[in-house]
Amino acid sequence: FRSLATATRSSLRIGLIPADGIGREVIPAARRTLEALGSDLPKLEFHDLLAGFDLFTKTGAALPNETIDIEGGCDAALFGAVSSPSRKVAGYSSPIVALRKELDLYANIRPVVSVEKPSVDLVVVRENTECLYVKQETLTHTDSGREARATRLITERASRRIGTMAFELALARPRKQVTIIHKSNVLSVTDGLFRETVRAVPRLPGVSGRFDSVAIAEQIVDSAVYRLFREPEIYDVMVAPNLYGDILSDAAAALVGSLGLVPSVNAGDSFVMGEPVHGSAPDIEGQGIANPLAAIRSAALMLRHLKYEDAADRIDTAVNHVIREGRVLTPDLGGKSKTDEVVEAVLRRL
Ligand code: GGG
Repeated sequence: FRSLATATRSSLRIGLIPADGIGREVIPAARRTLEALGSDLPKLEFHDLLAGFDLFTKTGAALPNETIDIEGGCDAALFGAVSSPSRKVAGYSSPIVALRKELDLYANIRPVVSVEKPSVDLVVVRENTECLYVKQETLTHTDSGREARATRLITERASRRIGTMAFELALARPRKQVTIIHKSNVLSVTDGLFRETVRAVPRLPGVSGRFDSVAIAEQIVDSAVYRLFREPEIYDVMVAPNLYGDILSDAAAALVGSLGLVPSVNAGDSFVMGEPVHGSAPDIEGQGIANPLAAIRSAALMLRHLKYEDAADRIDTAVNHVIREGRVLTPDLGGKSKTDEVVEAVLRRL
């Protein structure tokens, strides 16, 4: 990761945005883990902030200004999950999509690492601000029925900066390989621009050979999903436009046994926000059985991004131990334990 800050501050202010569903169960778990790190971190200050569909139904606002202004009062943040409905709701727009854009958190970095299978150790780097998620959709009524259209935006600027992030990440990894994911055999203009721009990153002015040791591969998105399941070991850093990256990282989570294990950070040049890859899981909300490990690992990734490497290592080692031991696991991993019991098990290993 590129460093956002040095690890020398006297306090660390973290915004907590649990949002909907099990976000309200896993973000407190991540907070407890951070609090247990003691002197490995500066004094922690937590700021509770609101967002989500539930909030929208109560107040008419899914993303209050106080939450958008998070950078004013916080050094970093942790976000839980959102439950946007699949139907259109007047006046509502996904707060997580909006927050990533408002804070220009242009990279969604999703490491998928299996504790048991060495062949699964990859990072999906998802562009976070454009593609179909610009949400410019129209519905028109024609003589033959309704017609829906969506704009897909791919810019050179966004492709260049996500490509640069992918190369930086690859440079810091043993295998040093970037695979560009696209569909430019069909979408030759939009995906063509993404592919061409990411490919050109090593030749950008100012890069001057920095990425010479990084191998470049590319893969059409559909065959990338197939090969991900057949031979995950061929991937190191996968860089993709927003929608493909969203789908690929959920699919890759199947390789490690559960979405409940996969963390992410939303990263920009001046702020970082940890966020478990899983959604709000309304089917298990309130039962106390949500897997807290993705949120806890997201807190570790957030710390790593802020250059608190030792604290992040402690969390990851404790989480890996709990998974490897296999005694205290939530039902998504075949266990019978509650969220709190898993948190306790992690804290004992810290
Ligand atoms: N933490 C990831 C998450 O919330 N995933 C579900 C998601 O992306 N939802 C988008 C939305 O509901 O607006």
